[in-house]
Amino acid sequence: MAFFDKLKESLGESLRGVKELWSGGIASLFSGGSFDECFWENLEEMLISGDVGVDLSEEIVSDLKARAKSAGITAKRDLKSVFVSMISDRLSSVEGMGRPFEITRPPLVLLMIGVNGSGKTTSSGKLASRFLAQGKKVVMAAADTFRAAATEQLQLWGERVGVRVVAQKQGSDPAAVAFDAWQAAKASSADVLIVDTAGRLHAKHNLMEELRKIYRVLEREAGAERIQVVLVLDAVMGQNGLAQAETFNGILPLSAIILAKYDNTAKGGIILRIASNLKVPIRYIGLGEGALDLSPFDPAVFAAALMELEDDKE
Ligand SMILES: Nc1nc2c(ncn2[C@@H]2O[C@H](COP(=O)(O)OP(=O)(O)OP(=O)(O)O)[C@@H](O)[C@H]2O)c(=O)[nH]1
Ligand SMILES: [Mg+2]
Repeated sequence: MAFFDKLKESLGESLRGVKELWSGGIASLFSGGSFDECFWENLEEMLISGDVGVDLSEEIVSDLKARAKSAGITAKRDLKSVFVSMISDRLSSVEGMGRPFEITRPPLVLLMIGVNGSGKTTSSGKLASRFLAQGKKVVMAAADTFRAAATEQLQLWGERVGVRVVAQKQGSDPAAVAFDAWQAAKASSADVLIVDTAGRLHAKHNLMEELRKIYRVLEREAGAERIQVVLVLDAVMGQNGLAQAETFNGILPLSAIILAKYDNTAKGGIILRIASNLKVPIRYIGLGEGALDLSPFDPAVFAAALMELEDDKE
């Protein structure tokens, strides 16, 4: 239950906003006796204010209403567990949701993409640390040759966690770095190659083309079946992040999402929208800046933790 502990700990400390909106707000809606018409309105408002989005909030509320009706539920307490399993089911319906990366044919290639500052480099370092802890051999590629000091930042992570970083000088072709790194990963029988890329605005055509080129080179060398395109989303970005994700999804086939900075958001509902709109599995969530602050995302634990149902779970 490492994820749950971490989430609970974070909810208590850095996630005060989320606690108020979700664990606090929603859970308190479900306390007391029977529910009335006001209850549904309040729930919908609470969901909308938590970044779930208007359409999806409506959908969730009418789904819950229907379930309550068909099960003959009148007490809020009974409704609460229906709500939790509904949220958990919705998330789990996305193929691969919450499943950590599996290495079926090494080296597994993780291509880390996303907008500026979303958390790609940090998430690369955290992933490297996780794989190392499982006894896997990891190589990282500094394919952000665009931003000054980007390579140094990844190299620092490499030193910190003890992983080799393949790099070239600033301004060189990122696809060439990815190629070199793939060769190095193969030659050293690595299990995982993590390719960190430059942050790019989804509207910048040339940068998106560059990303395609990196992918093409990796696909040619490693084969598509070895590659996971990992979109790193900043949880704080809400609606904006989602729009960007959709654009990235049109450029490359997204295999997974890492939701970074979840400890920084006051609106935890973004998770539901990602699942509903993108249908791309969230594999991990970032809960801080340290090497260990990356947790596999467990939909059931998440739903229960947000509703503070942990005591009922025993
Ligand atoms: N609190 C918190 N901070 C995070 C998390 N992930 C990343 N950060 C911080 O967010 C900032 C940006 O992270 P980077 O990993 O550099 O982001 P990036 O996507 O590589 O940025 P560019 O390469 O400039 O596009 C850094 O200060 C990180 O420490 C997280 O899960 N929680
Ligand atoms: Mg970076």
